[in-house]
Parts: sequence; C-alpha cells; structure tokens
Amino acid sequence: LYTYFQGEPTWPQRDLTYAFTDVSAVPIDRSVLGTVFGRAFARWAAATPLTFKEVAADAGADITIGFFKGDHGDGEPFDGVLGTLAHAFSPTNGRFHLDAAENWVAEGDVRDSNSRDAVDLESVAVHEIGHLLGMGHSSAADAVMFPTISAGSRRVDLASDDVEGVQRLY
Ligand code: TQI
Ligand code: ZN
Ligand code: ZN
Repeated sequence: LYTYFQGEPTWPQRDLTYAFTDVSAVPIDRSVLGTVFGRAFARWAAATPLTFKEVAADAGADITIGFFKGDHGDGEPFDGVLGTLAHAFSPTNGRFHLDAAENWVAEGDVRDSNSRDAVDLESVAVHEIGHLLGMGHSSAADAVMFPTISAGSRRVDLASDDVEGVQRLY
C-alpha cells in the first residue's frame, strides 16, 4: 500500500514546470536527459490531471533537477558509487538531486550498461518524481514507490498501487 509524506503536502496547481539546473557533472548527453526525464514525467501525467513542461534553467521552474557530488549544501551529502542514488523533496520544494558519481545509464545506451554498478536513470527518475508529487514509500513490491530495487534492474511502469495513491492526491 502507498503512503504520503507527513501532512499529505501536494502541489496547488495542476500545470508544473521543470528545468535542468546543474547537469554539467554528468556525462550524459543533454538531449538524452531531456528524453529520459520527459518519458518519466509522462508516466505520472498519464495517471493524473497533472501536466509537466520543461522550461529553461533560469525560468523559475517548479521542479529543478541537478546532479551533484558529495556534500552539495542541503545537509544530505551523496556517498559515491551506489548507496544513495538520488533524493527529492516533498511538495512544494521541488528540488530533485542525483548523485553525479553513479554510473547512470539510459535505455539504449550501451555504455557500461552491463557493469555491476549501472543505475537505470529512468527508474530512479520515476521513483523520485513520485516523491516530488507527495508520494512516500509503498509496501507493494511491484510499485515504483517500493523503497528497494534489485541491482541492474529497470522498473518504470506505474503499478496500480502507485496510480491509486497519486489519484487520491490529485
Ligand atoms: N534515495 C532514497 C529514496 O528516494 C532517499 C530516501 C530515503 C527518501 N528515505 C526517503 C526520500 C523517504 C523520500 C522519503 O527512496 S535512494 C530507490 C529504490 C533511491 C532508491 O537513492 O536510496 C530509487 C532512489 F527504490 F530503488 F530503492 C531511487 Cl528507485
Ligand atoms: Zn541534495
Ligand atoms: Zn524513495
């Protein structure tokens, strides 16, 4: 079963914007990033009345996406390869940070995708967008909001548990 953050915070508006603000630390093509995150946001948009639109980094987006290494100023330092992969804050903070030290792979990207420390970017994006929208962790093993994922695996389709949870919020 799905959970929410304490106090069930949600976004007051239905149309949300997102921007890539700190992407220089990750060796993924900017257009690949746009495609992967576009797909990840579309999965949540398909289940809700919400819309997501990418805007420029200086446009004051609701959601900001950046890659950082180690201590990056919010009291939740990243830890290098594996361990913590990313974190996102509850509504309406909008900050979504990814650990630049991970071996991020995008679907169709042959680079190192077979190595043991490869992390599928879209899987992590779909999970963190759930947090950005107000979803906590789920006890349903097939949910994208389940708090663990097997190494090297891909989990990008919302389960009925995720859909029911987010539909109660929006
Ligand atoms: N990051 C944790 C996560 O997003 C951070 C976290 C721990 C957290 N407890 C939280 C965030 C409570 C919000 C509320 O869950 S992580 C996975 C998964 C992580 C883990 O790097 O461990 C995914 C990021 F589910 F696969 F284990 C993305 Cl998909
Ligand atoms: Zn952070
Ligand atoms: Zn989580």
